Amino acid sequence: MSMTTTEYERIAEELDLAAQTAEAVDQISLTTSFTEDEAYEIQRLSIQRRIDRGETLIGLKLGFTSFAKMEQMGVHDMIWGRLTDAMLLEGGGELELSKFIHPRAEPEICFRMAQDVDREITRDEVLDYVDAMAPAIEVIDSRYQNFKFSLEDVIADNCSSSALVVGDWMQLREDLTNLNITLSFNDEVKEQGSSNDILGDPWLSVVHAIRLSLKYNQPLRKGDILMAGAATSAVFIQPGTTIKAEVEGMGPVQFNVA
Ligand code: OOG
Ligand code: MG
Repeated sequence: MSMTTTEYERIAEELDLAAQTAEAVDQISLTTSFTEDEAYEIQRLSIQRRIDRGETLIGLKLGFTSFAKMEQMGVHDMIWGRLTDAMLLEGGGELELSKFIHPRAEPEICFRMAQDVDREITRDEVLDYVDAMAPAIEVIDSRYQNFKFSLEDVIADNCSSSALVVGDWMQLREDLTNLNITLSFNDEVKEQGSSNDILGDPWLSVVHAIRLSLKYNQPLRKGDILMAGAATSAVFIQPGTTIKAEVEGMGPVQFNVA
């Protein structure tokens, strides 16, 4: 039997409150079974609560586009989540740890959409749909105890999205393969990977994000940003650190943790 709208709303509220109060909740799937499509509906309702409070959508993120991430989190499929303006942290800015439950950082590549998208595209067309790219760091903070979840749980929880820092926008490069990607804490490299780890070619993240955004009726708009998904595992954030991601040829992006 499928869930009722009231149940979707109750779970959406629970996850939204967990994010607002920085207090973890039990995994939903331990007591309630639900499908991936139902999980996306819960995500939509939960982010709608933020929009009702005045936040605006600024784009989308993909998750589990690399084997490193799938293996770290024990899941097996690509997911997507919504990004709002309140999640943006200024480059070089300071992250307030008390607002998070158990935040982790991961290095990302970010794209900016050149136009509204109302149909699926192929790999050959991606350059027409993107007008800039940048290195980025995503802060993920699962609202579930111990960062443990099923695929449906994490989708309902907006794919653990919690903050992001985007580096300087730069001109597109047609070939984004074989770029070294690192994440360091106080200049000590914690994770190292290659852009190939993102779907074999980071540009494919644009193709898949567009496909998923249309499937779930949340089309990307001109100016929206799109995070391609981390190439490496995520690392628990420590107080007193400067966290930096570097993507070869794109320069660094960083923030501080008090
Ligand atoms: C889910 C978010 C995954 C990525 O880049 O793969 C993600 C999680 O790991 O909690 O953002
Ligand atoms: Mg990510």
